[in-house]
Amino acid sequence: MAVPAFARKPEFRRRPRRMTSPDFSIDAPRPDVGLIRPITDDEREVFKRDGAAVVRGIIPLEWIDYIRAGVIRLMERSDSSSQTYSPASEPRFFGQSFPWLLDDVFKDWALHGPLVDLACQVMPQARSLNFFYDQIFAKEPHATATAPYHQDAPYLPLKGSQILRIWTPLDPVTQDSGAVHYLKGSHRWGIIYHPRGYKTVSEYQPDFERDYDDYDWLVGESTPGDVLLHDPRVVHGSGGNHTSLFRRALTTIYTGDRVTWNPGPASMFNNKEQTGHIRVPRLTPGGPVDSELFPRVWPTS
Ligand SMILES: O=C(O)CCC(=O)C(=O)O
Repeated sequence: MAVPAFARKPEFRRRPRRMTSPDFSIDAPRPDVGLIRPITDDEREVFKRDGAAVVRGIIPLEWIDYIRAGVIRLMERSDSSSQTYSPASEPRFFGQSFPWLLDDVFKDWALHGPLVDLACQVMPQARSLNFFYDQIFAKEPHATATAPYHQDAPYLPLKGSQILRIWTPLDPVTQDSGAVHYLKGSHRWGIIYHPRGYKTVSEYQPDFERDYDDYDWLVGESTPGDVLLHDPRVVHGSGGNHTSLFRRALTTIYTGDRVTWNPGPASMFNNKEQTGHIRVPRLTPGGPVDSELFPRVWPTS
């Protein structure tokens, strides 16, 4: 389950590394700052066109420090609801779904942080927004396990296009350290590949890894303060971390008022390893996605 042959991409050059905040656990109050700047029309257009976009220098580093401290805590805690996508003997590719239910920094981030404003700006047509869930993806130094190419859409018990996934890097991310690769425009192909592991395959996914060079990719190299926006239909995956640095990230998902509840067999809530710790509300198929687990974040009154 490898991702693209990174070594085959000689044009890749590492961007100069910006100074980032130190790597330590903090017990700080919730930052009281919003987005550094609004998203531009160009960035919104790129996201619409490609299904993924890097938005640079938009999140204050106070927030990054705040949530990184939470990630450090949860990685140390290794809750029974966390996942390790790498073999037991190797450095971890660590995952934790719904960290906001385990540590309040993630709740602050998702419900009261700058992403709420950002999501409003990315989906200006939405009349309300709910926070759907969050997930940590953290690769320890030399964690070579990969995230195979996939789309998120089949795993989300949701219907509608107002679904925004925001991937926030907590460390400088390079191709070498396991940047996420997004297949530009694949969200507009009208295809949702049947998820891996399910027998009734309606359409086989092409071998994106083998034919990597036949497609146009966004390589999500980024640095703390940036975010990556992605549409759940876009094909994406990430390589291993071949550096001696951490590659930690948090994804946060928001839904607009036109999104409805649509549980299917591949729903993330049927994957008990990932979401067994979650009590899923009884929502009506075709009805709104609004509950204590999926709280309204805008408007709030
Ligand atoms: O962070 C990664 O390596 C994988 C991220 C991913 O698959 C996602 O955000 O949906």
